[in-house]
Amino acid sequence: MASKVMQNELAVTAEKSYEGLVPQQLLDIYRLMYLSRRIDDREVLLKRQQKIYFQISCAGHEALLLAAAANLRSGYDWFFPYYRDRALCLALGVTPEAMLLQSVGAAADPASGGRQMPSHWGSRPHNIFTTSSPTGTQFLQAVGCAEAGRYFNQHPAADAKVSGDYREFKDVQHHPDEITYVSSGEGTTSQGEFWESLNTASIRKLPVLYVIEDNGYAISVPVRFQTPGGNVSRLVANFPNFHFEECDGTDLLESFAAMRRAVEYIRSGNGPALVHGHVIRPYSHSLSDDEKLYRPESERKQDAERDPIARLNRFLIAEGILDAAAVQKLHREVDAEVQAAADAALDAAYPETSSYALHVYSEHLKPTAKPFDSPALFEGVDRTMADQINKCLRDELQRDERVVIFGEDVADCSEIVYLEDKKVKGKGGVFKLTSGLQRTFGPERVFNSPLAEANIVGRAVGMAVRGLKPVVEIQFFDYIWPAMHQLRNELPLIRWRSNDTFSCPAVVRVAIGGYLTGGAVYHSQCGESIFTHTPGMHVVFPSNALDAAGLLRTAIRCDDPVLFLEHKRLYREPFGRAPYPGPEYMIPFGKARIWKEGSDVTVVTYGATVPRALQAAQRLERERGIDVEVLDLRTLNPYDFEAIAASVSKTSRVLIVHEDMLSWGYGAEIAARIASELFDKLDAPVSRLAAKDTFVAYQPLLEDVILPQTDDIFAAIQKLSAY
Ligand SMILES: Cc1ncc(C[n+]2csc(CCOP(=O)(O)OP(=O)(O)O)c2C)c(N)n1
Repeated sequence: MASKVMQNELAVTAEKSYEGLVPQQLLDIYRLMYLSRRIDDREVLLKRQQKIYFQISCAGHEALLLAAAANLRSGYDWFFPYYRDRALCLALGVTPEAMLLQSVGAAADPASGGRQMPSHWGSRPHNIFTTSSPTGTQFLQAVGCAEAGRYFNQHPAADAKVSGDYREFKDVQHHPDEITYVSSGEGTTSQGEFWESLNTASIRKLPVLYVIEDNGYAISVPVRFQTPGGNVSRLVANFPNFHFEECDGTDLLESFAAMRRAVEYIRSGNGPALVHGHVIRPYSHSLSDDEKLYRPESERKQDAERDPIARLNRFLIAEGILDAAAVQKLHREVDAEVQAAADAALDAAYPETSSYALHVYSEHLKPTAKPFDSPALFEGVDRTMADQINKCLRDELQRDERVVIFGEDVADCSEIVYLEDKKVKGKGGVFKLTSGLQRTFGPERVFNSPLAEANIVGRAVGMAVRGLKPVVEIQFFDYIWPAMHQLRNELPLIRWRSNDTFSCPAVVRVAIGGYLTGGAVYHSQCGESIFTHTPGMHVVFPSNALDAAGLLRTAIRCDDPVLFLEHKRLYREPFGRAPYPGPEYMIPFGKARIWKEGSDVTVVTYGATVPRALQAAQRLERERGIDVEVLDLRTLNPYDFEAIAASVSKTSRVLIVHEDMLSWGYGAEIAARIASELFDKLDAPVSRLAAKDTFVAYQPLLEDVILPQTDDIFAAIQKLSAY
């Protein structure tokens, strides 16, 4: 239940009102402000008593947040708050007990089941998205959320629940005039993702309400050393389509009026708004910080005079809405409520220690399971990997209206009239993998992103959380790094950190790898082990056209995030072409493929080293009579250790080959596991062959020596078999 200050419960009365707020609403707001502060105070006490382990407060921000809440709708609008938004969450309907359950790390903590710090909000019924700690990652997600709402409003049939794929587990709701709220402190506006989000909110005129809670400090850094000119409002003022408000965020009525204008602007479909509220931070940044180290007493005194609770208290008394006795009574009631909530939280059970492993991936729909094993029904002539991926995307766009595709240059042509007037043929990706998809499915489903990788992944997160299936493209693996924050700290964590309340099954397709003759340092990178070292995300790396089709379909239909690595050199290689396997062909994750059976040596590999290993194996058999088994992992997380074990048990010799550099590479983990679990099966040391520990050079002679070649594999197998 949302609190009474929420807009959907406002009553129209003839009473005296203040900026549209009647006395009872002001009282409700005052109560929530005081409640929020008292929960902070209780947490401070509990932290000092070592009953909780962290505290960060909302203190000083309450008026601005309740002004926002009073204009928004719980369970209708969407919320991407940051850690200071306690007062907002209380107004949306999160209870004090729910908050304190998180503070103690209780199993019953509804936001995270004891997995996240206090003030890391999250509530499905109230549309409060799971909050994380990195500053600024919420902005692009909020933009994606707003885009998803718009998409579902424009494609209402897409919201239907369908069993058999990820849609079975997504309850989609959307409202024509919904708003997505997103907030942060002023320091966080220094993050690039903030600006990337303004870009898209502005270009697409999205219904996003930005609230910047400017308390003048980012931990110890004052705003004028953080923001040029010391005022973010001046910097953002030229973004088109936005409505801007700047207000004293400690003044409830001024804040309320600013929020009302902003919300009216957004709900009327004009575009986004940004409300910049000047607030105070009466407590230190967190309980781990002591602001006396960098703020003089005089400054802190000045802040105290603007305390929003004291200000509203004085106002209510001056207006005769409250008197001293009523204040005392209200405070006593709130104190009792906080006491009861704290008692309940302190009595609550802790999570079972074995529960840590739950919800890293979906437990309901496993991409390793039988439903994702469906046979090929071949049709037509052999096709390349590029063709098969394009066809699979086309099939899935056709089958499932929730699939949307975006990335850099993936559309046929952003200027649609050029396409319609047949003035241009259309591009469809720098490798043409998405060619013709915009033409068939339209610009709402297949479109270009700005040249900004975090923008692509961050928006995909927001969309997937709402139930869309974004299948996004990162043009080159070498340029995935701007999206790293989203890929490492957000996308794969959402299910786990929210204790299975939210999930984010987006697919990120990435063109990867070298062997390009001239690809050089910035168009040849691998680096898959960085992502297999991140729990919560499947990593797929097909070596051939048929596997690419079957694995991509599984990736799109499953309910987990997937990093789908497509080797550029394999896109149009004669190796591994296959006829179209039909629109239902799927390969389960975690099942290796044996390309060649053999009894003397096992080669474990994947991606572009598969054809090279096969060539080496065929030559070794011909020329040296060595019988090599070649095993293609196909998916790197999960990976098929059973198949590795079966093969190594047979051959007793194993070489792991990959294109990425050797040290700390993907093969290190496989080698370690073989050494520890299959030691007694081995007749020779576990061997590895991979790229040199350097970068990939432009000059082909250098590229050849840096990346593992067929001759190198040949030599390594020969050496191993002679051991
Ligand atoms: C990406 C990232 N860098 C650093 C931090 C550590 N950190 C947490 S809060 C914070 C300051 C945030 O300041 P501001 O945005 O002004 O918000 P405030 O806490 O003042 O409300 C910093 C540096 C972080 N959480 N995430």
